Amino acid sequence: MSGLAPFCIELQPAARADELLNDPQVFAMLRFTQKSRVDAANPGHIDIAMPPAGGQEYIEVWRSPHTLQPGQHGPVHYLYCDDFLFGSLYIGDQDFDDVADATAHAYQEIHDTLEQAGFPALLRMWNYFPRINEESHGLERYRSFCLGRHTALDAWHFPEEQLPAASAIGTLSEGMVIYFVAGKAPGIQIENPRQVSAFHYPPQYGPRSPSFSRATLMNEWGQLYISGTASIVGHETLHIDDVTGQFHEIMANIETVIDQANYASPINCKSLSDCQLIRIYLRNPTNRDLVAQLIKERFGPDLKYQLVQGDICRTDLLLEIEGMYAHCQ
Ligand code: 3EB
Repeated sequence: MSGLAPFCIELQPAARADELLNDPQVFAMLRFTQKSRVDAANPGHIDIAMPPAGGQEYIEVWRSPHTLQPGQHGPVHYLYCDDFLFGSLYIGDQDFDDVADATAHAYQEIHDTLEQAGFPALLRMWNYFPRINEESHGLERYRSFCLGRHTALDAWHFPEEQLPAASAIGTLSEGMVIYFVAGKAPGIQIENPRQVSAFHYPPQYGPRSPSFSRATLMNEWGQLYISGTASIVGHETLHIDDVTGQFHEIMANIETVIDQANYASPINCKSLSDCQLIRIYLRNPTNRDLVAQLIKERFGPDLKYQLVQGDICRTDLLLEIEGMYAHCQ
């Protein structure tokens, strides 16, 4: 495990799941399945309804050398040690009529949890819920999510320059799952000079801008958390209907984000291929072979990555890619 990093991440073949459940260092395991689920008794055991879209199937394993303590506040269940808190929550579709309300409630509960537990800094957020591109109450559900998140973070007085890296993706079954990493102090927010900061997107993309940064650099832990990254330059989608074009634009965006992180404070992550977690969200699984080929052309045949089926938050985006540099040895 790197320097003083309090946790690390690795991808393991799905067949090893049962054996890894007995490993005392393993505190979280992310699986891609048909149904979203969070185990309240084991807040790191999370299933996301984004079925594997092809290739080798991996589960994502999080380890810590520390003994983590459990805690709970409202719907938020968590594990923590001196350095970090890992939390998750599930909200059923029937519990809220409106995505904005569900999201505002979730983030309010996360706020209360973190305040009580003494980890005020959000470092990385994952947000998953169904029918992300459908309209409801006159607003696309992703935009409604952004509105609810913005409202809660406003009430929280959350500083814009500390907004964490995030992903927000549409799942294929019911229920909102949010999981996150928080710390005692913020990381370094990394933005991308090729892109308008998402929190400054103009209102054409929704009544409230998306509250996230392009990456969080945890330089004292030697870690970098890269947000879901799409084929957006400035604030516009490029390469409509062109998977290959979107892929190359995403690569340019991710390489720029990694360069920016290294300017801020050098880190051993110099390319997406250095990341231990690479997750590719694919809107249309029929593009799986093309994406696998593009990855192979760029990184060779040995790169480990998760390829899952999920809906990206703009209907014209065909894929999105995120990375975590948080190595175990
Ligand atoms: C984008 O750059 C693409 O709303 O939390 C990527 C990562 C995207 C996170 C979020 C949205 C979010 O705007 C979409």
